[in-house]
Amino acid sequence: MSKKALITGVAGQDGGHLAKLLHDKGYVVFGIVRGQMEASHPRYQAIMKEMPFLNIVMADLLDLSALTHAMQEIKPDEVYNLAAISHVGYSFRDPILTADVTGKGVLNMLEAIRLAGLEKTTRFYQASTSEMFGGLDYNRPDTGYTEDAIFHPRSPYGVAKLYGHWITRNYRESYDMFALSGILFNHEGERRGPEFVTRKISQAVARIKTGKQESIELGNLDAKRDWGYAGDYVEGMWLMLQQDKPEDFVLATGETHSIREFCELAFKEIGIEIKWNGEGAKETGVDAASGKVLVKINPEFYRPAEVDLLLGNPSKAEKQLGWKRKVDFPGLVKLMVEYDLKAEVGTR
Ligand code: NAP
Ligand code: F7E
Repeated sequence: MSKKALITGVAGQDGGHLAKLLHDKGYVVFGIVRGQMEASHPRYQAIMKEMPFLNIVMADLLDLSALTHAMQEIKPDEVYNLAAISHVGYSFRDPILTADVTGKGVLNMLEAIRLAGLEKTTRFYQASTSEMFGGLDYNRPDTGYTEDAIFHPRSPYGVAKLYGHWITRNYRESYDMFALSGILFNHEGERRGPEFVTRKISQAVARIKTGKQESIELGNLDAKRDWGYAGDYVEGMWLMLQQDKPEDFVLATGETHSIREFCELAFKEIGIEIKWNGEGAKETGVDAASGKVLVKINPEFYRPAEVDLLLGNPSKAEKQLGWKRKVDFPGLVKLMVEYDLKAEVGTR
């Protein structure tokens, strides 16, 4: 009999990649979407167009009764909890909702599994994050963050995720549940939301190339991230739940690059070399050939507390899971700009 998987946040970036992966592996895939849509709703139809195999379940992570009913009806073999308020900048503006969804929502999921009497049979994946480490000077291991590194979250999002991380571990230790966390470093791609910096840049570059946009406004160009491709990371999520015993794993590339580097590579894809002038909020990125200003700083995008540098150490996942990222940094930038260029000229 086919295994059943339930994915929360199925309409998000990772949800789409994971749903397709599990469907290809022969799973019956259920996906939680929030809202009150009927099948005729445009969003419902868009989701079904992309994932025609999907069984949509309407529920909110804040609603324990809806989640419990879903567990009772589906009795999933595997649950992937990807739903969250996931934008770090936004979490400063709406910290209470972030705590409720990104933090307590995890507890609701674990309780729903227990209330449905599935704690001995259902395997649970929690989407933990490198944002829990914080990237401060005192807390930056030279060889990258491992599963045992010290946590020092720097945003309401990071703090809420740390609660989700520890409550998952607590349920594993208290109730012997197969519950674990993947501590994933940034992963991007063609499904990334446009509010995240990589997609914001790749879409702007495509629009600048097609004459639909003049320039892009960004915040901190010097932050560094360990960026991989989302398609590679969902394979790691699945591998974690196939192990004999539940353990947490870091997924990362082991490389770190600045926003500035991402910009330079993205513009290079359309044949533009960027030269940087000035400093701080007055800095600009100009087209070296024409002198046209293409990148401006808007302090609105600065965060009250920043995570300056993230570098992950994926050795445990590589050794124990046999996981390895396939797409490298230049490959990721290329893939995203190419996708957005095709979308702009209407060939996608
Ligand atoms: P995403 O694109 O922002 O997707 C998150 C999904 O959660 C969205 O589909 C959203 O639904 C849903 N959601 C939000 N609030 C909800 C609620 N109250 N009830 C039910 N669903 C709700 O995030 P992602 O990039 O795919 O990331 C997946 C998970 O991994 C997230 O938990 C994220 O925090 C975590 N993570 C991501 C990264 C990364 O680099 N991408 C790294 C580490 C960890 P709507 O579509 O209706 O808004
Ligand atoms: O920011 C800087 C910003 O919003 C990356 C989420 O998936 O990964 C993601 O969180 C960096 C930050 O992602 C802009 O200040 C500059 O230093 O793309 P981001 P994030 O904050 O790293 C982690 C692992 C998660 O878990 C999260 O869910 O880029 N930056 N200028 C900007 N960021 C944005 N969004 N927009 C700008 O204009």
